Amino acid sequence: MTICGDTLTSNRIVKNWIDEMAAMCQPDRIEWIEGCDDQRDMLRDEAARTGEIIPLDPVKYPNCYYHRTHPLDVARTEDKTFICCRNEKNAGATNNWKDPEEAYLEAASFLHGSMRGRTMYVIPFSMGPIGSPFSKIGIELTDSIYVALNMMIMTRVGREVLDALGSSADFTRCLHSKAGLDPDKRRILHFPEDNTIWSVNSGYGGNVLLGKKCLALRLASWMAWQEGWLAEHMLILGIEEPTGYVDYIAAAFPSACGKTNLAMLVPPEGLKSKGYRIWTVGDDIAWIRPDTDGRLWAINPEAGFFGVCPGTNSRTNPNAMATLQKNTIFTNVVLGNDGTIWWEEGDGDPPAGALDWLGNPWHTGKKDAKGGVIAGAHANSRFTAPLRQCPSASHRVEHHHGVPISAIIFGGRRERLAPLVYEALSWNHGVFIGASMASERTAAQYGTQGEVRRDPFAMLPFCGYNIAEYFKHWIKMGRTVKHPPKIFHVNWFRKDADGKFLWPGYGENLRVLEWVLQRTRGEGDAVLSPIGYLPTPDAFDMTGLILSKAAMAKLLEVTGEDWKQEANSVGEFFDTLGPCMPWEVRNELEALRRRLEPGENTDNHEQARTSTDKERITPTILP
Ligand code: GTP
Ligand code: SPV
Ligand code: MN
Repeated sequence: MTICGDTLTSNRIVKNWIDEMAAMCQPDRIEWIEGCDDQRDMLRDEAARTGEIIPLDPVKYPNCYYHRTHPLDVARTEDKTFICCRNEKNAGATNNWKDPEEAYLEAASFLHGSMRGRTMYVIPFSMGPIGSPFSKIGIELTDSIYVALNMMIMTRVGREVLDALGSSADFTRCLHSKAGLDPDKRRILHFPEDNTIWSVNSGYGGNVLLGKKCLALRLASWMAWQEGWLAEHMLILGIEEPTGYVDYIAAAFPSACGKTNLAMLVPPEGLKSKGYRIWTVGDDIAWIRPDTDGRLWAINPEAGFFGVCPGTNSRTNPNAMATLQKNTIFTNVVLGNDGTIWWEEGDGDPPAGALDWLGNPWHTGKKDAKGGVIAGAHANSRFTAPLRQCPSASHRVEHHHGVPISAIIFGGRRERLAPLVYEALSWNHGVFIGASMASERTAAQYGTQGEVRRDPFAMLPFCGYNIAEYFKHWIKMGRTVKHPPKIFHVNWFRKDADGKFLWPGYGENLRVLEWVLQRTRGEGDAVLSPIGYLPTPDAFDMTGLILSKAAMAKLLEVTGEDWKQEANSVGEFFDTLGPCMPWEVRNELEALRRRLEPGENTDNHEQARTSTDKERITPTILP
């Protein structure tokens, strides 16, 4: 076995661990990732030589590459994902659990000799700015050059990270091997008590970029539970008003439900004259903690975007389109013979001589044997691009302290039921709203598309411990924090009888955010409904947007009968979550049921206003 470059550290704990893993996986070579451009370029060249990545047109897409994953390896595999802790109770009802010892033993049998003939890359990475007290260090060992190149975009990597680690043992031990990509032997294993992650037999995004969902959500949520903070599947964005005030909001939507799009929002024409600017802090993950000022502050632990391609275009998300013009890796989209790429509902027409995500010749309207239309790009095809390339990137991304959060928003993809926006009555009611979130399943994970499933806090696949304990932790957070942000729920995806979206979405969502911010200041028109405060039909600034009164009424409609059914379904869901369910959350369900009874109608404008006229938080001035 040859070792390339310096070993980069004299940390014995790091070295011993790497020796042990190398002895098991038996790579031919070990290469340390230093984080410099020269090495990255060499890795790109090498991967291009082997065909693992294909360089795109250097003029149209400088330093961009194309990659296809194995056809049976195109999304996170939740059924192969496990929390391996000593006490099964700590994994809770929603996680798959394995006994740690058994999990290690089984995976070791798949990993044994899995890197023979391959290079093992050693990737020291920091989630969060290097050296920030809120950051976490990991080291990923992988036999995938594609993973190494992606990690260089998604996280801060290299020598500086090891310098920050010093001789400490406080790092997450991440081991990944593609092995033979055998789906039956695929395992994504989390050992929160050992600060360890093992991933084997996959080469797809969330399964293998171990800093992302595995560390920054599953392990970090466990750490946050122990240490008194929150690791959340949330975007973070800043809304700058003409006065220069920037308010920051964090929003949790399930996978492929609009986080990246909202995080990069471009104000619509009609609102532009108001002079808003949007600052993108993060599009997928937020680490949130109470600070000495009594507020919640958040950092984005990532340094890049791993965003959904289909549906991304210059109209829906111009900032994303600008971000991915260079230094980007495209996975599972359409490839043209001119070195350009394309996806459904993207910009322009498909290129000539197109190959689909499987590598087959493809043209628009191509049908399979049964007459079904074949998509060129996989529905979960993705771009990996550096955050700093985003025109709306906030410079606070590099700030050790992050940003103060004024509002928390939950949301999902619901054709029916959930109105465009509503506000929680209290922190605990907000926790209930998070706990009872539901969404239609998307292509981001295997399973039946479109089926409505409960996805509490958009964390169902990502909460690294007992979800009922997680609810309790959220309840406690509300008590700990002196000025907790207000909590809201949004739904951009409500449809009319013809199956068309009622709300135009994307940039227009700023109209809703404007109301949200007004509410955090005790302003904004609202009526009290059984489910929370609803905006009045004329509460939004609709300058430049034509929407019929009927459509607005439908968007804000709350139907008692439907919500009673929803309450029953939420109750059934809670019953599956085990004995740790906090009484506060159960009480909120009972309170909702009561408010839904006839005679309990709380449709009273004045009451709504006064009850939000509480303490007003002065916005923090942040450029
Ligand atoms: P993950 O990266 O999987 O966590 O997804 P995400 O939550 O970041 O979702 P993303 O922003 O990539 O959006 C996923 C899909 O939803 C894309 O096809 C978007 O075009 C679509 N979408 C996003 N925002 C809106 C919206 O406001 N309205 C409608 N109708 N569709 C939207
Ligand atoms: C998600 O599915 O929520 C993603 C993509 O952000 S992945 O990294 O695959 O988890
Ligand atoms: Mn995500």
